[in-house]
Amino acid sequence: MKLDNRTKAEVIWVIAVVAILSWAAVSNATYLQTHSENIANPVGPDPQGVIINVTGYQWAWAFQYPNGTISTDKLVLTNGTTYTLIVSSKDVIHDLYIPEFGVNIYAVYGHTNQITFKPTKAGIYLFECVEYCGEFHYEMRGTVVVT
Ligand SMILES: [Cu+2]
Repeated sequence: MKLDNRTKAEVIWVIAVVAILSWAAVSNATYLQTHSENIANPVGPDPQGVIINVTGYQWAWAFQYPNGTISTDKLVLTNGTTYTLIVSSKDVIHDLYIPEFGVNIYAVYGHTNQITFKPTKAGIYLFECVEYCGEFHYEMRGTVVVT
C-alpha cells in the first residue's frame, strides 16, 4: 500500500498528538500520585485526624469536639493536628469558609460534607458563612484559634 503525502502527514500528526497526550497523562498521574497532599486530601497519610462535627443554623455555627463540648463563636484547634470537619445544616444552606486553611464547604440539611486540613501556624483566623442564608447571615462569623 502506498500512502500519498497528505495521508502520511495525517498519520504523523495523529501519532504526534497521541504521543503528547500520553506523555501528559503519564506525567500527570505520576505527579498526582506523589503529591497527594495537594489535591483532595491536603494532609497526606493521616486522612482523618480529630473529627469535629459542624452544624450551621440560622444564624450561627456549632462546633462539636470529640469530648462532646460545643462552641459557637470560636473554633479551637491545635497546631500540627489533622482535623476533619463533618459539616451539616439544621435548616437552610450555609457555607463555612476559613480562608487561612482553604476550607470552603457547604452545610446542607440532611446531608454531611467533610473536609480535612491541618493547621501549621499558630494564630487567630477568621471563619464565616459565605452563603447568604437570611436576615442575620452576617452574624455567622467568628474566630479560629490555633494554639
Ligand atoms: Cu449561613
